Amino acid sequence: MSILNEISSWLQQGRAPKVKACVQQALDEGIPASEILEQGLLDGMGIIGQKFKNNEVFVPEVLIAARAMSKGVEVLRPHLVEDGVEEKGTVVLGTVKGDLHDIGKNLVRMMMEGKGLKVIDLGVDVPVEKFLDAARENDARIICCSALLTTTMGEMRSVVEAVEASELKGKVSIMIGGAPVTQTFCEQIGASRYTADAATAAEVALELCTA
Ligand code: B1M
Repeated sequence: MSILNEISSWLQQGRAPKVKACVQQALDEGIPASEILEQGLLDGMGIIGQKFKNNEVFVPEVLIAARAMSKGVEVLRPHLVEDGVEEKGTVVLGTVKGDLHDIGKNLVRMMMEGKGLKVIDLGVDVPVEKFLDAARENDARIICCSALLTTTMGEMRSVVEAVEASELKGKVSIMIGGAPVTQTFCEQIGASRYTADAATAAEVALELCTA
């Protein structure tokens, strides 16, 4: 098995120390960082993302794989900057104000990072203005809001209204998701896109960033 296949395979198994060691070995062998990212780490995360979408693996496996991916990226990051790998776009992500649920949001982040997007993760309990400020500061293409409570999903409407009333109108898309959120709600509040799961959110975000 090639070292890149090994990285992908260890990542799918969530074996962070093995992923780190193999990424270092691949660098030592002179493989470009971009190739290690694309054909090793992103390949593995892509397979996990697809399996998650098809209910073949579940949240714990995804979280463990994602942690292994983060460890691999840590080793790679300085080399990626050196190699001048272009990020595919910047996304601001957070759980809306009043809401502390972050497991789904973290999955969305990991899937998006797995697609080569730069994610500015604002964490949980994020007020409307913080989403907008972060989008301005980072020249983001998308604001992504997660909400798990029926009592907090209304915050998404406030984000849409604030963007519409600002200079970001027409420049920034707004993606929404979380267990109580629906396509109907998305249409009601005028958000750009609703996606039901993290893997689809990452696919749509990449589509919007590269359109
Ligand atoms: Co909370 N909680 N919780 N909770 N909690 C729910 C959401 C609830 C449905 C449980 C229930 O009553 N059956 C209920 C909400 C009811 C409602 O509003 N209709 C509830 C409640 C009431 C509460 C509290 C109010 C309880 C209390 O204190 N009385 C409180 C609120 C705190 C607050 O936020 N202010 C509370 C607290 C907590 C914990 C802290 C204990 C913990 C959160 C820990 C954490 O996140 N670090 C917790 C948990 C774990 C849950 C349940 C059990 C699991 C949520 C979860 O992580 N699911 C949940 C019950 C349930 O959902 N079955 C529940 C796994 C996760 C992977 O799924 O987040 O849906 P999810 O993400 C999915 C998709 O939704 C999507 O991608 C993910 C998968 O691919 N997705 C997006 C998510 N964000 C997206 C964004 C996108 C696109 C897709 O684009 C931007």
